[in-house]
Amino acid sequence: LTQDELKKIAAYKAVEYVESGMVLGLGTGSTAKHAVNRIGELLRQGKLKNIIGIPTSKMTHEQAVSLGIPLSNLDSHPVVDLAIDGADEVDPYLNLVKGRGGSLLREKMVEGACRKFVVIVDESKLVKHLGGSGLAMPVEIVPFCWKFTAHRLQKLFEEAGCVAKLRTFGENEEPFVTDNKNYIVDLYFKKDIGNLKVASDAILRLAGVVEHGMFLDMATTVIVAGELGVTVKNK
Ligand code: DER
Repeated sequence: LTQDELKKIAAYKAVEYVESGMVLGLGTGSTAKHAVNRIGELLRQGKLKNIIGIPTSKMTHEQAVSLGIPLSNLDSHPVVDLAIDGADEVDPYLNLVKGRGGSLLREKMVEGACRKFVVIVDESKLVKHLGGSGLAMPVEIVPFCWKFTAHRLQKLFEEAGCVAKLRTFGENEEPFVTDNKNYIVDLYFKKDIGNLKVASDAILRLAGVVEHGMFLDMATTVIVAGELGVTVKNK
């Protein structure tokens, strides 16, 4: 099975949790895309009715519009019944790293407002420690004096051998701009960052930081699709 087939299996399993009449948080990324497609398909087949989607990015908003999924927002629906979204890393306590697609702020707002948050991953996302994979830990920051903020973030985790990099795109390395008109600094760690709650609070205390990609104690269920089958982990 390819990685994308595994993502699709996890996504379809998660959509089994969706009931007619639900207000749904619609995730962002290549795994969540399959879940949103599936929801659109069930709506079209009349197997699901009266669904309201709360998208976690402009990209998901567009996908949902193209599928005819009725949409709303947190202002109108401050409580969400169920959110389905992917993750970049999942630790044994169901803590997550998210945001490598750049949508972490709206995802955290929507998923923080939901009763159930079902995470869908292929098995490659499972890690022992968050940030341990050496891959990016995203932090959304305001563009104003971004170098100053990036340097403070790097300093915060110097014991963990942290390197902070502004996320850019294209050949002229333009700064990546989020849906909320902010920048993203990606943190790369050489060593374990220790207590996640302490790290989270320290990052959020820096003026200029908007939000980070550690989703601690938020997932209620994680669905893992692997070569040997699908595993459902509940909090
Ligand atoms: O950027 C994000 O937050 C995405 O949800 C990410 O965490 C998972 O993206 P993927 O399903 O494409 O791996």
